[in-house]
Amino acid sequence: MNDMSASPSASQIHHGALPITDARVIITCPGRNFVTLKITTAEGTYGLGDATLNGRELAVAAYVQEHVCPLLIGRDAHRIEDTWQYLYKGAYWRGGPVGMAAIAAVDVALWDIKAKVAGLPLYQLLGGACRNHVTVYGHANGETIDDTIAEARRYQAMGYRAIRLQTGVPGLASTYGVSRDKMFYEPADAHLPTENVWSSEKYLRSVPPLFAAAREALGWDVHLLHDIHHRLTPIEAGRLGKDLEPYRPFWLEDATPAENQAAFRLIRQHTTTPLAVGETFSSIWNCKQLIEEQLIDYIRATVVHAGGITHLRRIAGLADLYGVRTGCHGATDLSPVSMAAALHFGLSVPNFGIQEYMRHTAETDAVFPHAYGFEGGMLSPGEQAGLGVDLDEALAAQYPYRRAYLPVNRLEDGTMFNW
Ligand code: KDG
Ligand code: MG
Repeated sequence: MNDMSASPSASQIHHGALPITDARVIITCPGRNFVTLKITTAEGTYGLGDATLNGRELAVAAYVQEHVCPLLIGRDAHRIEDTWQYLYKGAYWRGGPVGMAAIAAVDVALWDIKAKVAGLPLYQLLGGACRNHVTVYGHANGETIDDTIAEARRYQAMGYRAIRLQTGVPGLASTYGVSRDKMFYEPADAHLPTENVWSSEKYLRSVPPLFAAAREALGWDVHLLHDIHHRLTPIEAGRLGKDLEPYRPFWLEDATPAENQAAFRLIRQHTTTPLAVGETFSSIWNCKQLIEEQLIDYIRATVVHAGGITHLRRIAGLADLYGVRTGCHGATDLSPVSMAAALHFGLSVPNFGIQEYMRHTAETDAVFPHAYGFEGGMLSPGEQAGLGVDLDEALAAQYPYRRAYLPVNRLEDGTMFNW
């Protein structure tokens, strides 16, 4: 007979267990909103996890605080995989950006704790370093091609070996991805969403001249990237990929929305330009077909939005089987906690490709003091035990939450876009 009272429970405490005694959400806005989970254990060690979902921050904060934190108290902080399974499978409602960001925050905080207890930087627990540093790419933006190239030169001078190029589209008043502030790009910009006007025709005419001018000015020893921000149909993206082939881009990112993963077949048929997608993905199910059919070259899923280190390693493992490399999202709306997690992951994963790196402001860096550092186009996570990131709670409290939205797009005739 099945004796239920004797069945093992996930919250059972074993010898050497580390019971969780406190879990709470901290929201701060040092220039932009960040949601952080802090988990504390009986012997005082704590871990941090990022739960920021740009433009929908309070939904995740409530999910974590109201629905997840009560489940954590008393659980063994060392049981990372079991906790992941419990939160994912036990919720009944699986997946989704809100739920997966919440699970990610718990997962990263538990890895932080485990590594602190071990007295090792986290990457050592993930199998150790597979490379010396993590190659990153930065963002060069400008209203005109000349402005963009001047910015790219500045990035080259800072040591970057890979640079994303975005330029204003002639005839359009504003272009997503082209910021006014050069160093600290921030797309969430208003109390209510800004509305941008979009024209694929005008855009498609503007990118090849940018890349032609960039190769002419910057040479061939720098990787050049470009982000379409899901703005094209598959056949339009195929054409852009083909037009850019002579300039050998490192990748074309988010060419088309990927809810229909098979859409990437059409792009693939028409171009040899490498494809990257996945910054909005929340689980392995969002990229299974893309990876298994080798429809992409880089998977951009991130620690914070795709279920934490535990789940991102699963995605990377699948990708490795099919020659797909990682290229994790690293925009400013991912907090320094996520950036550190991405670096430990990137240093240790065999099929690492590249890591995006958008710098945080000095205010954000002060709220989240961290051990990672940039040199010569590379980032290193540092050698502190754990993630190597802290949260100055007193300073964080000085920056209350401010509602902010990402912009939306309409076509020139007023139709809501993206297609
Ligand atoms: O929250 C949205 C931003 O992170 C996104 O627009 C940035 O596309 C982006 C990128 O590649 O960094
Ligand atoms: Mg992007």
